[in-house]
Amino acid sequence: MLKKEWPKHTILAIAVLATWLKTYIVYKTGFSITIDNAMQELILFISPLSLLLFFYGGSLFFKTDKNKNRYLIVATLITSVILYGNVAFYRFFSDFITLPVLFQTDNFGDLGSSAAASIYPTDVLYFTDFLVVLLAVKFLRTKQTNEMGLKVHRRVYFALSAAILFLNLGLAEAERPQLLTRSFDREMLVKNIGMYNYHLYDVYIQSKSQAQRAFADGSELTDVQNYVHANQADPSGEMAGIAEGKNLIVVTLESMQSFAINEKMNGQTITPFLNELTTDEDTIYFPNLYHQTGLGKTSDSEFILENSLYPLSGGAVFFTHGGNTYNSMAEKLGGEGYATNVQHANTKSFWNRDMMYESLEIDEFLDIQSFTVGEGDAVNWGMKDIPFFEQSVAHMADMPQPFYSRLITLTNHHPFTLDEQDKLIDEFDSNSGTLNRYFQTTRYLDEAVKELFDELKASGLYENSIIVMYGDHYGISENHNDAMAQYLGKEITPYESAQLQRVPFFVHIPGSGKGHVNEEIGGQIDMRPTILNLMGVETDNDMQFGSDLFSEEHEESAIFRDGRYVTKDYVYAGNTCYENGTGEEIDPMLCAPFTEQARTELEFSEEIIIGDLLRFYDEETGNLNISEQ
Ligand code: GP9
Ligand code: MN
Repeated sequence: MLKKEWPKHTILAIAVLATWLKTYIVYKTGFSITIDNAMQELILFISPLSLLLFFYGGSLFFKTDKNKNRYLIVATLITSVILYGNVAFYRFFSDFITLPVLFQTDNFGDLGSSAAASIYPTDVLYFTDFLVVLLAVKFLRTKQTNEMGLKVHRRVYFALSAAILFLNLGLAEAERPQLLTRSFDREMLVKNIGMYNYHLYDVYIQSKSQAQRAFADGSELTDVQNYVHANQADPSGEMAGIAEGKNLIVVTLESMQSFAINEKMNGQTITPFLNELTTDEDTIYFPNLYHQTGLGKTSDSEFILENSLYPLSGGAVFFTHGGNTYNSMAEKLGGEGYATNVQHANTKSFWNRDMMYESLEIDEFLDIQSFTVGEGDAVNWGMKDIPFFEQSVAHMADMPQPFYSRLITLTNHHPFTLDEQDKLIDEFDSNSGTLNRYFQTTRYLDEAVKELFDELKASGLYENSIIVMYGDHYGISENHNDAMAQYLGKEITPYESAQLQRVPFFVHIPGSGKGHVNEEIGGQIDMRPTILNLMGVETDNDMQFGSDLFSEEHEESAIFRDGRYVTKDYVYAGNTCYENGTGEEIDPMLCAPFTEQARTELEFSEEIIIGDLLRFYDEETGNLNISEQ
């Protein structure tokens, strides 16, 4: 036992210092936060401090040292849990936690396998400050505090804390103007105001959006409608109605990225069947389509496909706004006499699909209950894609025609595990097991798609259907940049990272002879208008942000959900303007006008969702029903 008596507030000082330093170390090791200059580094370093001073300073309001210490123990535990929760979440989503995802409790069971793969015994280190405070409370004797002295100390202490907060905000404002008013980028918030302040800010923003729906009256739609109409491209006449009356089968290719298509890994072909399709006479392949998903991942891609709206910057729109009014592709096709459904061998409440599908007016959801998962038919997250496709085609054979059936695959999902007999190629040899296995599961998905085509042909459905396939989002996050660099043989700059967000998009129209590789740059947001034009369904009055990829007027661009974007000439990523093609850094002024447009577009889309504004819109006439509730 130490005999020495330490100054009165030693434990508080230890707690603040320990958590502060730990947080900074975790910023540098647990996340990939990009730092461009010394000022940003300084802001990052001081950013945790203000909140910690305030929060831990709460202990100064307790009278006895015992209660002060208890408070500090609980407080360090709380901040540790918040920080660690973010680290674990980041490993999987490459993003920070936002309030709505905490309410996605239905997902926690299924997320389990991925989460477990992201937790290591050394993670105890994330609780170092908590342990330090525990030990300090146990072993250090401090001088008794008295109430009179404490009042003075408190004033000085909180004045200092406030000064540090303002210093932090001032530096952040200078470095990033309008950070708090315009930001939809959580990394930027975390790095400028710190993880803990970020969470307070998040709570504020989320409560605000709840209020926004309550106060929206539809008048907001006028500006949005003007923007949408001004930016719509006339759909291609040549492709209009080319698949009218046919069944529409849309396949979500889980985690499939374009970098795997028409490429090899250590001499082995990764996607032989899809490669063949790229040169097939009935297939149009789009190699330059970018995913635009956010935290909602697969569900976000479904949202974009159905609505041609951007998903949300915070949380998964399937959860946060699953009860809104939408004008989905399913609703449109339903109006044309199509039977509409989604087939996905997973629990129906996962990602709140059951609720959202009702809002999207999808007639039927064939969930796990509609599938028989036999011995050896499941791996990783659930039913394997090959038996899934076999049974989905059997379901289609029973459907009234024409139908719109959407199939969501699952095997090519993080952590990309497979049974031995399904491994058709070797693993890659990088230091990332994730990337190494990814090639194998992607190869399996390719095999499954081949199987789907065979089954459709065997069932006689093939000739009267069109098959559309798209990659939902990245499978390999930036956490695996070193391994990706090894595979691609080049450094992963922010420019390359943006290019890696390409996902394959295939439109296969049997007997059409329309096959070609279409280099048009676009985003998932363009899928709905492109498909509906093929189906001969008009979308002139629809509140949609994308446009027909076959249209001559289609503007070559893709805005990512995090504010990055790609146009024919530029790539904007990591707050840097690059020349598209060469990847050279160029004058930021060249990107400036489009940066503004990208923000406007994301904001308009977000306004529609947050205000639930489509409840005020009549897509038949294009009229706004502003008085209607
Ligand atoms: C699970 C499937 C995968 O139902 O949607 O989800 P993801 O993690 O890719 O969003
Ligand atoms: Mn997915």
